[in-house]
Amino acid sequence: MFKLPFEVTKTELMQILPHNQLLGAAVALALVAISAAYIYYTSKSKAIKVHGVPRSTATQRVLATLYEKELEFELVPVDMKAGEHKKEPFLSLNPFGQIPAFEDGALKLFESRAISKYIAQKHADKGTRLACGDMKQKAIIGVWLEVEAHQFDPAASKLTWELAIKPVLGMVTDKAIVKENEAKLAKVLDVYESRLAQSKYLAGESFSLADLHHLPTIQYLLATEVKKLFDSRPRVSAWVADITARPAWRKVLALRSKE
Ligand SMILES: N[C@@H](CCC(=O)N[C@@H](CS)C(=O)NCC(=O)O)C(=O)O
Repeated sequence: MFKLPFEVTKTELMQILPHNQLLGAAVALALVAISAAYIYYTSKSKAIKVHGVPRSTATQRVLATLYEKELEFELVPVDMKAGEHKKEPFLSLNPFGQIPAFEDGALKLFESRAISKYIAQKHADKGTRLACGDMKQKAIIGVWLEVEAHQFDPAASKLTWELAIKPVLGMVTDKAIVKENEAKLAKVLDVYESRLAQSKYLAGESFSLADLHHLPTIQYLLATEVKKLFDSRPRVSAWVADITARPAWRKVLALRSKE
């Protein structure tokens, strides 16, 4: 099944060490051990590598996509406290010094949304179909991917930082920023409430990457006062309950809770 990195025949071994059978046997044993270690290493190392940490919203977006697609991957931890993401070799993966960074063999990517789109397209027929359909369907998914990135995320990310992250870091929440962004998010969620009256998910009747991209910030915000903005809109509330219960997302949360 595996090709050994090198093979030494008994005759070759005896030529190397013709008169010392004990030493020959020891060398042979060492070669077997080295080969076994090599096989173990190559079978463990995975083509897909995600450099990041499970508590990071952007990393979670990529992890959720990989789990939906049932792909094997290696999560390579980045020691952010030590500033690993601001130094080489990490900067060669993402020159902006942010997690996640992604490798698929020789291909290196950064920006979580670009990574998840790549995964969804490359593995279109594997696991959950996240960005499939005819041109019209793909265009609708594209619209809601943009809505998440440009309408939902700016307010949701600021609220996540102020209400979920700052308190953990012992920093003081800026109430003015919270007020401003709650109002912005409420307006976005009003649009979502209307949209979800037309279809079960944002881009149609099936779950897509557009829904998935919302998961990380929504999950953080559910543990804050902002939960009321989701709860007070029945269709948004049902959509949130549905997408946060997905097995792939639960696996991301399990990773986060182990951190
Ligand atoms: N737009 C980027 C944002 C990445 C990002 O903000 N990552 C955060 C963690 S969630 C980070 O690396 N923060 C540290 C920093 O910016 O120095 C993406 O989606 O990948």
